[in-house]
Amino acid sequence: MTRVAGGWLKVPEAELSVPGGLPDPFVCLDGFRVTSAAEWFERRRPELMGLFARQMYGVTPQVTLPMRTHVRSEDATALDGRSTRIEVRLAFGSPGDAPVGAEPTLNLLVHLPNGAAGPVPLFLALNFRGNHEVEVGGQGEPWPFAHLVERGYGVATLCYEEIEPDVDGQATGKADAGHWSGRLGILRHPVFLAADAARRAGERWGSLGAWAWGLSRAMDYLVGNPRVDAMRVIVAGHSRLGKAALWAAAQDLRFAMAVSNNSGCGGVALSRRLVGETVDAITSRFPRWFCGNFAGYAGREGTLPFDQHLLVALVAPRPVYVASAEDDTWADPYGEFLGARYADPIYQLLGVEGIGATSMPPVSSPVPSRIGYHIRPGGHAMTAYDWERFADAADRHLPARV
Ligand code: GTR
Repeated sequence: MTRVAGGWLKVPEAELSVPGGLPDPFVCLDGFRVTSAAEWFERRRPELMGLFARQMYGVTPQVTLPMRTHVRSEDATALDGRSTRIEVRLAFGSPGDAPVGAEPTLNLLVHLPNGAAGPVPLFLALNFRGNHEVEVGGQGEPWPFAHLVERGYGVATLCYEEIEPDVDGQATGKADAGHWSGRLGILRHPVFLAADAARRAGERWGSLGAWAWGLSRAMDYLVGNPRVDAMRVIVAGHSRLGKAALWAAAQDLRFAMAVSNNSGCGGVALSRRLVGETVDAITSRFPRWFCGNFAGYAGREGTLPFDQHLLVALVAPRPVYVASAEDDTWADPYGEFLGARYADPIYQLLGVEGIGATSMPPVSSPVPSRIGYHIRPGGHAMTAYDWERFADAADRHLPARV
């Protein structure tokens, strides 16, 4: 087996299908072993950020786009008077770059609890099929806005396909050939990419990178809303959007906490397990999600210079919550638990609580520690039960504003 430089964390043989253990969170590629929080932040963390960018999600362009905010509607009597429901349009580019109405835009739906004593903590999560879907239900059950607002949380959402359509070939005019319904979005291509051919070659970013970038643009708006506590914004997501949420939290330290629901391969599940969706499977079906380099690890997972426990570690010392579902075998629930568990040493190094479990907890028995985890009965979905546990974790780990 080809071995990557760096050190190895020994793990029980039964946990991985690729021999050799996991890349050691503490050991840099040149063999340097970090022993302090300072060394983690100065050496190992930047090294890992660079590796995840260049080898997996792609490098996020460091471009700041002018952004204008337009409140399209505001209803202070939503959810039986419990919420103010706001629709906000974010328009990108300088005035005159595009005809009015034709600018790249993102449309954010925000619910904020009425009668809050001060700025509120807020969940920010991308949705699959449009903002209406999560209010009324569509592909999945509607999100429990009323419950979250009653518990004091705001919720903000936008459709991921506004940022980057989840299809191949948009820039060549083939967007309509996609199987995914939205195709609303046009942001990444006109703004960042001239031609389709080289769009994700080598280390150029893929869709997950673009979706993570879009989450940060929503955050740009949220930090300027005085009713939102900018220090308590939780980035959350389900499935492919759970992968994007983690990558967003790794890159954007303004997110106070990350929630990754059923994120599976490319999210929290360890690639070296080869259980459920593999690097080969995901890069064959969804090559567009990653940079070109990632496909080179298909069938060669042992040569990855990281595994997904280190993506979780990039969120440290901030709270992170990982959720699995019993029947969601494609996402490898045990691999998701292990991804959370093997991030623990970095939380310990940084002087905060890690995960409060050494073995997989039973179904419906949430682990409430700073690295939180639960597995519930049922399949691949983000349910009211999941949301309630996310709010429990945020209640526990995000300090109330004084
Ligand atoms: C599946 C994919 C997973 C997961 C899921 C989803 O088809 O294999 O990686 O992301 O889609 O986003 O619903």
